[in-house]
Amino acid sequence: MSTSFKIVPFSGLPKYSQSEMEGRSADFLRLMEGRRTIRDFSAKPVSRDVIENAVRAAGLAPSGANRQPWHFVIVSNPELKHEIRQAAEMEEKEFYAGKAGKQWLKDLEPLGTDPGKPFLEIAPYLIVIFQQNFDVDQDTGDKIKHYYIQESVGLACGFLITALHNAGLGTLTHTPSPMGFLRDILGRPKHEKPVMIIVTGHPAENASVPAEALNKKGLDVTTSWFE
Ligand code: IYR
Repeated sequence: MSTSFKIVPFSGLPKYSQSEMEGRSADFLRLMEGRRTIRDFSAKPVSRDVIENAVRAAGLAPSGANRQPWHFVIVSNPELKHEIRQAAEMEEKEFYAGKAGKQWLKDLEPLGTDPGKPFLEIAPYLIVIFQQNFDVDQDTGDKIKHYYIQESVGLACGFLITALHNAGLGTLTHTPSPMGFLRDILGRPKHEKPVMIIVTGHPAENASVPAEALNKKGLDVTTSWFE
């Protein structure tokens, strides 16, 4: 079979001993056990390099046909953050006033969330992730097809949260509902759809988290093994 791709040898993964591997997997598990969704942020500045590296790491996620169907809008501009907060709170007021439905609102009670979203202005960075339903060739204007868009973007968001957490930053996955306003405020094209805002920064000194957040399902529930 002929291919137009240039194939290069895989440079390989580091070779760890069994015990190094077990140690590294346990260390990583411990790191991830410390991740919490933070809702109270400090205004303490964060280095742009840290954000840039985290977004680069997110862009290394696997994607359908390597199309990388994502766009990250990184907002630290105070006026824009204010505008996003105003628009998000307007949507959230309706959501919490009943649009969400009784069951959903009941399920959210343990989180203690409400329509107020001050973190959208306080946190130093908002990273708004857009999924690109297709791309447009800059030269020809032709449509470029994208594949497994939601899966790919979900993976990139996971990488992003992990990278930010690894750097010692708090994150909040915020999904104002609906969130079409983000496309308008941030001037993104029609073929892009906002997926979520990852709010990031240092947690506030008095930040608290619901104890329930520690209740993670065990492997007995989340896994089945055939050995
Ligand atoms: N978008 C709302 C509601 C919300 C929904 C879910 I599902 C959450 O896990 C948390 C919040 C808000 O951000 O308040």
